[in-house]
Amino acid sequence: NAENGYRLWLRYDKVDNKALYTQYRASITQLVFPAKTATLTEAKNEITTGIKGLLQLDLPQKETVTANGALLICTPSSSKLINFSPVKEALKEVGQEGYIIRSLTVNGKLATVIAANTDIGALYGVFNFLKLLQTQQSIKNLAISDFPRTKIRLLNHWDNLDGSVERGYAGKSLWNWAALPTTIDPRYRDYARANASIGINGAVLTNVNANALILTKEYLVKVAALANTFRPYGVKVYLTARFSAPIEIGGLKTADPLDPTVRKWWKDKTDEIYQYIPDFGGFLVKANSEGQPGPQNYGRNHVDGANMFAEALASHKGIVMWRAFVYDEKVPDDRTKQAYTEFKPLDGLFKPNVIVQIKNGPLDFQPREPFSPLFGAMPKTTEMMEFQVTKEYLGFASNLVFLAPLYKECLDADTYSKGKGSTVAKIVEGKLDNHALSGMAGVANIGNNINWCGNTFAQSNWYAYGKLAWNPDLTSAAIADEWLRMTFNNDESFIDPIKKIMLNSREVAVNYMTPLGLHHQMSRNIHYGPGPWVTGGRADQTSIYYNKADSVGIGFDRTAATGSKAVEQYFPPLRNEFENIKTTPEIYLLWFHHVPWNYRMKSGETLWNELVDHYYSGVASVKEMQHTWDQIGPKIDAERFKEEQHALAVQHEDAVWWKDACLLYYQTFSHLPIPDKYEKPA
Ligand code: GCW
Repeated sequence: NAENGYRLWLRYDKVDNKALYTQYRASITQLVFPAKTATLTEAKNEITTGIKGLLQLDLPQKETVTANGALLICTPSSSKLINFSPVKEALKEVGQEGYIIRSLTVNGKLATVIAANTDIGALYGVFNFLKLLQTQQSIKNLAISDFPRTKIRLLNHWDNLDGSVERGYAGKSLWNWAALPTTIDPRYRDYARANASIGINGAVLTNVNANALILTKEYLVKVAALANTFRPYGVKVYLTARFSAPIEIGGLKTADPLDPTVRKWWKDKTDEIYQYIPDFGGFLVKANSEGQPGPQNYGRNHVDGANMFAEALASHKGIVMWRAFVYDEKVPDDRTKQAYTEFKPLDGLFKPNVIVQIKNGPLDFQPREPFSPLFGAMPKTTEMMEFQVTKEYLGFASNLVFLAPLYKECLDADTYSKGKGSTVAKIVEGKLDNHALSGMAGVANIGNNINWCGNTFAQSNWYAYGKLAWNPDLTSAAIADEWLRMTFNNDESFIDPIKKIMLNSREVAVNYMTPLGLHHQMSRNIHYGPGPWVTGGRADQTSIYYNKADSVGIGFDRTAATGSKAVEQYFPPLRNEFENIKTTPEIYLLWFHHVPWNYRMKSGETLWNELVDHYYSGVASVKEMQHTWDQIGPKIDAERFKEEQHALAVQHEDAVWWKDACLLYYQTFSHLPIPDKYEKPA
């Protein structure tokens, strides 16, 4: 039953708790939902379908509240019924996309009111009310006010026009360019629904390694068809702009951002895009990185490039997201320093509709990195987060790795940019430096696989990303809990053990892949499985450049005293903390220091013995995950049970592979033995 995966977390199966089912049915007796717009119509469909599935009810529809148990859903422009205290006051607090869900008396009757200032807010309210039923919460005395903490909450699809997906592990691209614009796959609507259910409000449809053809009329009409489908769900469309497009599709001789003909070309192109897509969101640009063209090809800088797009977009209220993921062969001493080195001096020079989009870490979506020191370093510039939802470096779709803890570790990190409490989250929310714009991007893990993400647990990362983009303060545990309830069931004997698996899973992966601050030890190109020995070609794309294993020890010295000085990119007191091997948190030890094999760790063990221990414990944890999963067979459907059983078997093989490969390779330098307790278990 492939539906199990297709429905994601939006399953509206009958509430299986009898007492609650009865209680819910008694508390929801009629629907008052005037819906004249496209968005409200979809919201009404959603609540009707949801209630019918969960409570097996066809609610009578009324013009006004006439009985206890009314569900009243509206905005100030769809109905006057909510024009009373305390709704009016509460709505002032939730902004353009927020909503309230309240238990109130309306026309003398007990009602549940879902209200918002805008249609999209009402849709978000509907999804969240349905979530209460799906997760079997009480719906008595509701007093919920919720709103997004960031303005732009995007998925970045690395989808190519030929249907392939860069770093995609869930089949081909969802966008069927050949069939568009005439054929609208019903999945486009469900894609937008799923995004709306977690508050995602935009999608960059194309790969950052961009193809200029997407900007031709032939494709723009297709993009417009997608935009029309997504619009009722509040999902705006954005595109990647290939910097050399003026040459490739415009017939110009140059793409120099200071050349007036080039500027005019982009202005005209942008105007044309808005004719097809009046609410087009804007451009995402990867320039002068990994061989992509950019302003530096013409002796110009990121500001020259970004501001050219900003100018073309400004009158349409569009934005340009300019990526800070830049590195090249010319900076061989430490690749992780380059983004900061190139961008920090440009602070204050970008136009207001430019956002600099920064990957969470200074390297590249590794299982663990410290946060990028660019966060907080450009207070006059809007800085946006880029997380990876697809698991390029974390075992693709098969390994169970719940990413909320990785996202949280970064968002909760204190940059000290304005003293204590200057967390990455506050910077990304635009709160710390008072920016009008704010946002997050997640590199999507979605393809045309029937279950969207290639594996059920991979869906949890789409969900978690959306939830944290909406509210970075949510906890990983709360997100895992509600996702499990919505995706599987509310059986505590299932939820408890599986939630534990999810919450530990990222640390488990770090243990068997790159513990103690190791990074970039994967196989070349494909990035699946270990390759600590990878050498040759560009130094900064090899593993040995990062592990620096030698007869003395292992790790990348980034200190100011003896290393690459990358620590200096952090604000004090962090830079001092990372400079000193004793105060560096051990999770980042080998990120910042080259450490002798026999160095004494906090545990009293040597570095070598602890490394060994991390790898073995990673493998053992996966075994435990398998064991736990085997027990829950009867609690869920056979299809998803078997799928995950298989995935965990793959993960176990991978973990053993990583452990053996890394330890054997590092051992050729350390010449130290694997302690008996691991190789000869009692
Ligand atoms: O990590 C690298 C990936 C590339 C990707 C690049 C980027 C889209 O291996 O596949 O290209 O990051 O983020 O631009």
